Amino acid sequence: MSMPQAARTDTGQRPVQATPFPFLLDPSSAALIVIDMQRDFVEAGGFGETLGNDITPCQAIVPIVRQLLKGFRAAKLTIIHTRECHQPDLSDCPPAKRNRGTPSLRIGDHGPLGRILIDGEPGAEIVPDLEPIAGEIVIAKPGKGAFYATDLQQILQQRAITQLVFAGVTTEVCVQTTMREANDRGFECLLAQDATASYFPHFKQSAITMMTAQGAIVGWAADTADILAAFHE
Ligand code: C5J
Repeated sequence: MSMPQAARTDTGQRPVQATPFPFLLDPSSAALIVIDMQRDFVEAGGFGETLGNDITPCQAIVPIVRQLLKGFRAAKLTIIHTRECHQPDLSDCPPAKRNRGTPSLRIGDHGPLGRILIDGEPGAEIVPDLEPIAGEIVIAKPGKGAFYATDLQQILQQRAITQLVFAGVTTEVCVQTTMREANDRGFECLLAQDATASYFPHFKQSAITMMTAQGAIVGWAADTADILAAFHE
């Protein structure tokens, strides 16, 4: 059976080996978006662990996300970091979110990394190895999706960004939600599949399978090395 080929063939676009077919990366209109690589999701004592999760898959991707950042920094492309967090008075945290389930600590409670998922607290900061540098955009978001209640769409439009390369955690929650939001807004979405993680590895795989099925219905997935190789063609 013949596979569909890459989406476009204009000049300046570089094919990246991807699932379900090559992604034509156009560095002049692409940005990297690193979702929620913050201490609350990656480190012991944070929100992720208080929910009873195994944080090791999220820790394991830190060096790969770092490589991706290095490549995008070297190529001088737009880099956006997101942080899921709430105002100290919880005015942007729906009770339905805070009161759900039986975590050992709820959003806003005091934990080993400060108040859980609260802007300004240590747990809401990006992990030190992936710290944003001057010129990079950092978006605090109260939802799972990075477009909800943020300026992300305007920021991307101002920079004429039409392609987004995704990394971060967790694949099936904030990464997938943001990819779906972006896809509906007309962005072409490429997930760096080795630079994203879930607390549940089978959820990561399922999310990638769902999003890349039906001719990349939400987007594409590729390895970091293949994405970065496009910058050297
Ligand atoms: C979650 C996220 N999993 N960043 N947040 O609650 O995926």
